[in-house]
Amino acid sequence: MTADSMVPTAELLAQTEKEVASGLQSISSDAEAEVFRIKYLGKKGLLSSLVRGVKDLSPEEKRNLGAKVNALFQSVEGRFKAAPWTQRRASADAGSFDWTLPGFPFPRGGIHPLTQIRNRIRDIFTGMGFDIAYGPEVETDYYNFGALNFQPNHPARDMQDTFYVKADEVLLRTHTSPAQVRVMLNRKPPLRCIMPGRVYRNEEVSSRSYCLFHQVEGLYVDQRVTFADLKGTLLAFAKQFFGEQTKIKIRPSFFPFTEPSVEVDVWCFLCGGKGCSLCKQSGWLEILGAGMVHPNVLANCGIDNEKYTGFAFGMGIERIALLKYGIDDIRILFENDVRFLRQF
Ligand code: 2U9
Repeated sequence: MTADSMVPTAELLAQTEKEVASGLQSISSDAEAEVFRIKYLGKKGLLSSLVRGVKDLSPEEKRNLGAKVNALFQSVEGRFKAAPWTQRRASADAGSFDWTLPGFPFPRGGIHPLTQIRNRIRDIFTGMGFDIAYGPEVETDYYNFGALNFQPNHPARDMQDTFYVKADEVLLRTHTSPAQVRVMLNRKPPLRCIMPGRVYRNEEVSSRSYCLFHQVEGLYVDQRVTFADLKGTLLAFAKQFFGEQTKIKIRPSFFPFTEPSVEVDVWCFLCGGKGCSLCKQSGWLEILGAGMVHPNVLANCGIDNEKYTGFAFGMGIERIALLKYGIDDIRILFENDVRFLRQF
């Protein structure tokens, strides 16, 4: 007998068979399978040692036990390969699953183009000292219209233009201006604030208009705020947003909440003012409305209109997105189609 051989006996074989049977049943991991293999089937394992011990038996015992030892070794080897755990592992290894393949990367999300534009506008105005304020999307008629100097019969109040939650009283805000009203009522000048947010209009849905869209409005109220401050602020914004070479053009307009009121065009960033299909050959793109806050609005919001003046402006984020990215249908901005969104 050598150090790594063991002389087989009938009792030893019976005892080993018992041990092996319960050992095979309890394997439930790769580590346990390997422990079993080394203990019984490995080069220095129990069964291999018994096989080697056969040579030390008498010729008669060899005839009797030799075949049994070999049979036991082969049976254990076969049962080990057929054990539930080893089977599961082998079918995974040999089957369709290649454990060496790299994993599938998770698709990475991006920032929605409307959010990107909103963030850029926000950063430009906060860089000029404006705060950010938010307000509710469900508003009362007073905050959305009354305080903003809309006359009782103003067409915007019509059911065709406004979504009412409760007739004539509660509505989905049609602009973010009611949030400005709340700021003026709650704080004292000087006020420098922008309001980004979602607004609703009861309009027919088309490639140009949708029942909801996003605005950024701004308000600056202090002593001696002038129209020149408004022009300077909007020019600084346009240059940062559209490029240093940008020029702006101001045209008279009308809003109930500002007097005077204006519409502001920027030099077409696509053709540089020469005229193209984006600017309909005019060289200019209309991007926002603005004006000096109407004295009635200041008074409605508890601000002394003899002492304070203010300017306000508003822009639609969708309109800027359509122009900037050359998109011809506003609805695609709300569909969340990843084939579209992946491009931004
Ligand atoms: C208060 C006083 C004045 C906000 C303003 C505009 C001009 C304007 C439009 C741009 C495109 C709406 O999204 S749009 O359709 N807005 O032209 N908005 S001045 O003026 C205010 C706001 C609040 C208390």
